[in-house]
Amino acid sequence: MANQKFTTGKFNRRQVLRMAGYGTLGLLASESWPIFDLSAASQNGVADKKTKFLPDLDISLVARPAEVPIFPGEPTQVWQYHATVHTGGNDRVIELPRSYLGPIIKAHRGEKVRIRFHNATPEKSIVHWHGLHVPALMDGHPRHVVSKGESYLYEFEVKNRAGTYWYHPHPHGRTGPQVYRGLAGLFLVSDEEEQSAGLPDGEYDVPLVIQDRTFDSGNQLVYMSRNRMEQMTGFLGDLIMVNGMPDFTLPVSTAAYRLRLLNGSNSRIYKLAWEDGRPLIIIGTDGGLLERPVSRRYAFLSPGERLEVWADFSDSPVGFETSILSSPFEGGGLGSSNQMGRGMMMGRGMGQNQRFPNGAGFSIFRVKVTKSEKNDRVLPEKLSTIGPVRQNATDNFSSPKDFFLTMNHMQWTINGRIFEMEDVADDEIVRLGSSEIWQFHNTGGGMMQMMNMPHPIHLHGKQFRVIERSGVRHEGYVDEGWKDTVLLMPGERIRILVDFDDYPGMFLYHCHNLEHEDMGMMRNYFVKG
Ligand SMILES: [Cu+2]
Repeated sequence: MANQKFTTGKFNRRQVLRMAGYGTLGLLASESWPIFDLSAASQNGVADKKTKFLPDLDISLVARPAEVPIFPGEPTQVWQYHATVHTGGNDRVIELPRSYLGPIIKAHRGEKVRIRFHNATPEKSIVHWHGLHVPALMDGHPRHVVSKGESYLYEFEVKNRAGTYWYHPHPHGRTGPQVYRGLAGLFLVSDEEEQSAGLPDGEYDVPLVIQDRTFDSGNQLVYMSRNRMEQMTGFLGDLIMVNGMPDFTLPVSTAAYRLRLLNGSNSRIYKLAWEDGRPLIIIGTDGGLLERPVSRRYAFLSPGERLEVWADFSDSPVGFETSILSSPFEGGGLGSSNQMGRGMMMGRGMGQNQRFPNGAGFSIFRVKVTKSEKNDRVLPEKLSTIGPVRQNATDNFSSPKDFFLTMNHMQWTINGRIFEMEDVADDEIVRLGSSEIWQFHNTGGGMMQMMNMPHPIHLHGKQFRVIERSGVRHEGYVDEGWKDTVLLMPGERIRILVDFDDYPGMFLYHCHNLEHEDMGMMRNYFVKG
């Protein structure tokens, strides 16, 4: 590869050179660098496919420092995504007022999307489209990070089912702090199947991003220290934010709503329930609508996961109030409610939010009926078509891949390994076109009972199906439908089925507790074409 061809572009020369090592992927230099004029693949260092990419949606997305008025007094210093639409219409990007969150990006299945990411933060960063099925170069792998002043061009077709996806940074070692500062946003996909399901839309379709934060007396965000113990558990804030706002109340009419819940927290797990005891009617998960609604008294929502809830207030009088709660649960990890009492080594500096541990009970947000109106929406019996899980049709039915989530020497690992940027082990290579069963085992902290922790496991690039969960001592899992992130509480094992039906290359799988991820509880897997 001729190095000089890369010196004039804004794209990071080192990055392109590093990628040149991936000769087997068929990388070629492109002829020139008029920025944002070539296809993303050629700009980002891969052979031009000679087909011109004509985007239906073309936006610029900048990550930059900003300030937002969260509390009275001093504004809060954050990092924020900001979007500008070039093609596709301004209604495709929806800003949340007074929020540090990035805009909601809306796309329809089958559309071609171009996103010109520009990094104006002081740190290296890259954007990952969480849940979207995109080629390896478009997935936001940490080896594609760009520095301040540099850009990365994304071009992909939206192949996912309609659903609630999201985007956030993915630089190795700094995902936790960057998401915490505010870099995250929703990416909503629509399709015909969803539009014919008869679900509430417009103002009755409500995105709700749940996060926990800690602020100092000057209204500024406080992240954790570099204390190893704090990293082992993950950051836990003491204030619950919804859509970037504290003390959130959702005003509703006497009508039915589609609530799209994302847990955008670094490590806090929520065990959702209605305060007034009504069941949660779940209509969707990570990968879109379920086949049919399911009813749960509780539903876990771990970092990275999404749940869509049907909420009907047509029988409630104006003035009625209720809440979405996080119910208390055990097994939340070091310092969680069940372990607080044991007293062993639980002094200060042990790195957990002592006042507000993972597993504490609290209200996440309130819902208040403020307006009466005629409501004729009925919960659909059938939402979408998903089909059965055919595990005996997989390529490794008799010998599934095993992944053990363990702690070795104060380090969370997957099969005893930690993240290495360019490293793939033999058992992390899959054949393009294959269909595999992967088993994750949360074996816990070994001898150290107190180091048993939940781990939400996320696979990049693919939605998968849950075949089976065992060792379960909790209620509230929604394993139906398509998933990209699954929670494993201590002692649990989960079997998933993944079809590697297209897109060769390097992808990630990791714990979505962002502090675990940052310390290396993440690995590559490689789809071999
Ligand atoms: Cu973890």
